Amino acid sequence: MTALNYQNLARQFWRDGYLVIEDFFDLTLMGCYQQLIVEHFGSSPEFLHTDEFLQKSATEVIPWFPQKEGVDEFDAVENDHRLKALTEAILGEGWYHLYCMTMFSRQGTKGQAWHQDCDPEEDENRFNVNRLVYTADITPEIGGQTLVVPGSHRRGTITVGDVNEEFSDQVVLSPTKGTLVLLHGHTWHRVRPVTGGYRVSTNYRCCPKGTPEGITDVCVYRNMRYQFATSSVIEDRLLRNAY
Ligand SMILES: O=C(O)CCC(=O)C(=O)O
Ligand SMILES: [Fe+2]
Repeated sequence: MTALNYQNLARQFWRDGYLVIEDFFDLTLMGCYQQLIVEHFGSSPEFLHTDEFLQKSATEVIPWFPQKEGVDEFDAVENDHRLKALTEAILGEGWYHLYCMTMFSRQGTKGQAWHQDCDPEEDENRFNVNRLVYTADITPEIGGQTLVVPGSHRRGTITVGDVNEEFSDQVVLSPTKGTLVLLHGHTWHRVRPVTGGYRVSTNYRCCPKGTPEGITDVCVYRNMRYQFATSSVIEDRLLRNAY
């Protein structure tokens, strides 16, 4: 990969609310991660979320936090100097790494409905940033493309409506092995259904200095606000709009 211009990339991130850099990570490292992830999940992992969440959010993703279990191999991406420099160019001094979360979806699962990882209504200036690492290609056969709406990180809370609506201004990302995708937590995003094999992505979440660690506890979908700490729907947005 050619030398990176961090300032240009940071400008692009702030303009669009996301940034894609192909061939960012070493393929051997990606292969190692993919193997560890597949070994961890096995072929048919159980879901960890409540039935209500799975049903309402149209989301079927199983998380794993490898660093919390002492799987040190996952430190390599966190410590990557280029990733650190790029994150600093975007977020400024004092930003911090929240956690590394691997996400696994089996064939025949729904992916993820449109959402924002944290709530702009809570505080429009507070947010997380997803640093997504793809350890295997997202192919047409597998499905599970990541959809984003450019510039939506400046549009406040995601509108109420169909949880899987096709937006005319959405962009479809099909990241390949070794691709880095940076995504602002307020940017509207979605993952298409997984139609073949299985889908894996790994998120090195981070946030600016001073952001509370629980920033992603409440996630905003088009139909609800969901709190992970209590595994509960804290607001039915469809009901609120019915009156
Ligand atoms: O796996 C992806 O491509 C996106 C996952 C996502 O929504 C997130 O990490 O917040
Ligand atoms: Fe997300």
